[in-house]
Amino acid sequence: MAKNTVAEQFVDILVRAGVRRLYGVVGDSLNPVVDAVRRNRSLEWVHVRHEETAAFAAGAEAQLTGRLAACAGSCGPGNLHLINGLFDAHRSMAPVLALASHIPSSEIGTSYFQETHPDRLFAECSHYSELISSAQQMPRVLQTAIQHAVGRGGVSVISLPGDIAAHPAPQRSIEHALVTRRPAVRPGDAEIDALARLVDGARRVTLFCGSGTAGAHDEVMAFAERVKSPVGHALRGKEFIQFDNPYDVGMSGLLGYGAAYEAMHECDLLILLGTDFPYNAFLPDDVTIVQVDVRAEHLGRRSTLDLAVWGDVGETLRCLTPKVREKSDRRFLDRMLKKHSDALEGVVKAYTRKVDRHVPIHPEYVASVLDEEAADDAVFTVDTGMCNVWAARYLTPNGRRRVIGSFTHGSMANALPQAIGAQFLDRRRQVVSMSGDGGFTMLMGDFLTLVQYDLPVKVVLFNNSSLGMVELEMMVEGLPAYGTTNHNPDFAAVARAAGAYGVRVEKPKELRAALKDAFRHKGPALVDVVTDPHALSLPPKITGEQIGGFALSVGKVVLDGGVGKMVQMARANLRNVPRP
Ligand SMILES: Cc1ncc(C[n+]2csc(CCOP(=O)(O)OP(=O)(O)O)c2C)c(N)n1
Ligand SMILES: [Mg+2]
Repeated sequence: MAKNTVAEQFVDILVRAGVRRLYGVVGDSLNPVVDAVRRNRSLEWVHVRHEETAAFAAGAEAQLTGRLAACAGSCGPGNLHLINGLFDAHRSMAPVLALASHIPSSEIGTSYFQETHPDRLFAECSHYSELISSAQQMPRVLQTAIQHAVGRGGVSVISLPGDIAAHPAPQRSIEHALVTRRPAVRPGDAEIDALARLVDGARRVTLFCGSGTAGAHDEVMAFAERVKSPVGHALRGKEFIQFDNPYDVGMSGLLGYGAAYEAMHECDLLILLGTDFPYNAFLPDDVTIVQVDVRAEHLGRRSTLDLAVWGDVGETLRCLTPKVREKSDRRFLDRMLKKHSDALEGVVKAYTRKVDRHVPIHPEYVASVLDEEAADDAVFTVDTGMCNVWAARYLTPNGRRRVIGSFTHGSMANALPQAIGAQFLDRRRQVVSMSGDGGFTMLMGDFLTLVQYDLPVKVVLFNNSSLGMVELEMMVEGLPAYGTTNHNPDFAAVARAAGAYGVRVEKPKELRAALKDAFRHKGPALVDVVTDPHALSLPPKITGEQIGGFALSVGKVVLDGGVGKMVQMARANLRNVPRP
């Protein structure tokens, strides 16, 4: 059926693609579209305070459902504000359609008021970024954009001048059937056979899992059981693979712990499953390496491969497992499992043991109590910074909980906006934003969005009054901390002034009850936990150089008269530094 305007047709196509919300901030070039949304009962306009929030929220929706989500910004600065959130969504492979409304089409190229070139600007953070220059062009270009976002996993951007959005739609628009889900990808027989031969020929096989193992938990476990392999994971694989996993040897990478590093270095065949783990310094270079990935372009870009297998993890393992001989020797697996449990005993747990009386409150204690008190199907959104470390080490995945962060793009301020997207998807599900004080204040305006929409998000603020992770980086590099202090207000009072529930926690014994109360509260809540700024966390393998840097930094702080601070820090961290 013909639609009245291009904007109405645009909204109609989004609805047919399964989009339920359009996050954004209004602006004149966007008005025809926003008005069309107002008149369409199937699409909700979500009014946020900063367009970056809109993009992060849409990205979170898409990561949680695997389906298309959408956001919009008005011309020039309005859509420019989307960019960081779009980079995050794109790099997380989240299917997001962004509408960048544009200046009047007759003015493009004249340095008009608010003029930018969004089709060029967004090229780097999208699979597809096109300008609509005529009403006839819109339906096919929008559908192509949607297929790029869904099919390739990531962002598509449509730049639409306001006058064209308001234009009458052509009488007969083409209404293509839309593909909204990805197919299964099965590797070729030759690759499966080659992989089976490598597995049969190996004595010690280790699996290392990323987010590509989503939905393939059973297949990974069945394969690990058949070949008696330890299973390590990267941060993005944790929520999909660590639960119900008798082969778990923990996490590798900068925030890692356990025996994943050893299992990957002491095997003779390492199989990377659905991971684009970026730190090749943590990957071995003297063992046979196979990588399985649904994206051919990811194969081999982190380490030299002996075999590249293009396929879904689940499909690949379903084909592979029956073809390999069952191994009976568990010695390597058992040795790694023992190392893993020793490492956990020694490092991770030790930290929380006597911290229930420690003031300021130790952040690892907060994370461990949060893990116990949060719902079994909670969605955690995790700010970039030390919250990443606490989430990686203390949140217990169970296959129903979800944990999302800015794990590939590494942007601050992601947690609150992602929590907004997660809570819109399901208002009854518990959504916890693990926010840093730096991250929270960066997009704090959107705390008001929680109140405006009565979204029951629980913000747990790890308030160490500092840009803590950078302070740690400076120390490791041998620099004294500089530019890292935040002078913060009482955030609980701020939350209350905004109309939400707010409580400030300064003593560890108040923490559990405060979290319980916040979780019971029906609306938005903020728990401002005053945490120890001197809590450090070090990766499982720290190089001599890094230790050197750490020692050097300690020296500099001491020489600058910061002894008190160092003593405090040493007390806070003595138990956390992994010993050789
Ligand atoms: C947008 C952005 N700016 C700067 C950085 C660099 N950076 C990474 S973590 C961090 C500090 C985060 O501070 P906070 O949110 O308070 O968390 P904390 O580490 O103190 O727990 C900074 C500045 C970044 N990753 N993203
Ligand atoms: Mg901080």
